[in-house]
Amino acid sequence: MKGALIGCGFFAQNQLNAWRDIDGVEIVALCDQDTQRLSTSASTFGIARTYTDAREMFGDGGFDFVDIVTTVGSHRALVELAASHGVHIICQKPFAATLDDGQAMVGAVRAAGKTLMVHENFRWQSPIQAAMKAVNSGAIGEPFFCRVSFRSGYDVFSGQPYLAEGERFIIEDLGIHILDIARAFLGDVDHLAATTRRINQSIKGEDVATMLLKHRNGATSVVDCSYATRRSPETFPQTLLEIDGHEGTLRLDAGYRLTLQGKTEKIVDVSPPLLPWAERPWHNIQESVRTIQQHFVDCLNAGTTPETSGEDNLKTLALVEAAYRSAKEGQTVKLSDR
Ligand code: NAD
Ligand code: 89V
Repeated sequence: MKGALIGCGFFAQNQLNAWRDIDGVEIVALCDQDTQRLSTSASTFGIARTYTDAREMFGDGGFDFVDIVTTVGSHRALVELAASHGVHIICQKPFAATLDDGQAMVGAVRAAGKTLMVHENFRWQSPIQAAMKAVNSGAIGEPFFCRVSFRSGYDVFSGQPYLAEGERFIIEDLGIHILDIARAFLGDVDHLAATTRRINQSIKGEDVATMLLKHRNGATSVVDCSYATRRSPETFPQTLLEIDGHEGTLRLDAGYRLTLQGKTEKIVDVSPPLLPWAERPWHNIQESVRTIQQHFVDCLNAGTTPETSGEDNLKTLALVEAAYRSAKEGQTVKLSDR
């Protein structure tokens, strides 16, 4: 299977490393408007075909899928371009700038008859997968409450300066992952209420968000995110969980410690492996990149729909929109059925 990748910036390095790890896949072309980034990635990963213009790359073709690793502003144009050239697509989060854009993108790829997956990787982290497996096995009975928490003081702005510049920050960039995890555990959401704050005055958007979700199955979740939390040990980039079920509880605590209390108590170390090209503390995210890309390839080979498909991700995007609206208007927002 041959792929092309657009956007050779900060995060694409992880994706290029992960593609190299996956059997039966070769990245044959790279595109970036920044010639320096383009040539550095091409030489690091030994990729001969390079382009500064995505249209030219699609015109030359010769690949089955494209991996879009640019920031959100370019996603719609690139997804529609890829769809018009009939290739499968994996696209980074945030998938779209608005829900309307996201729906148009899903429609364009559906019309082309191709597969569209969003690189929504947090639910694919191995500690989260271990917790999911335990809950799905019935170890704590039916869950009625879930807290999904990401609180950190890590300087994300040095690697990703654009995160300090947008009107929106933590819900759009990080909360989107944490809301997606709440969905993965408890399913679709009926209504949501949110508050936001900006503690760090040198950035433009909100860096603290607290969200209360009522799920359609009757369960409640609290999704709380902060980049203004100074604590030791620093837990970046760990997502912590507390899930209460009718027959027990599950905790995923700092240090990747999973505690299951049902009829018996079990404590398991679910630390992610450190891949050869990964580095702490990012190794948790880096491993999930390889896992989600492998899932994409498996789905293409089997002709099945990816778990984090474009269509599925519209529901996570709707939660992001609802959270901003709720925080702005000071009201609970009902999720529509569309
Ligand atoms: P970045 O700014 O470092 O890199 C983006 C690159 O895309 C730049 O080199 C830029 O020149 C290039 N680019 C932009 N528009 C282009 C176009 N039309 N054609 C060709 N090249 C173009 O950004 P980043 O930090 O690597 O983030 C990229 C995406 O990855 C973002 O959407 C971000 O939210 C996401 N991200 C995801 C995770 C995760 O864990 N899933 C982590 C970090 C970043
Ligand atoms: O995963 C992400 O989207 C990253 C970070 C973990 C820094 O929020 O931007």
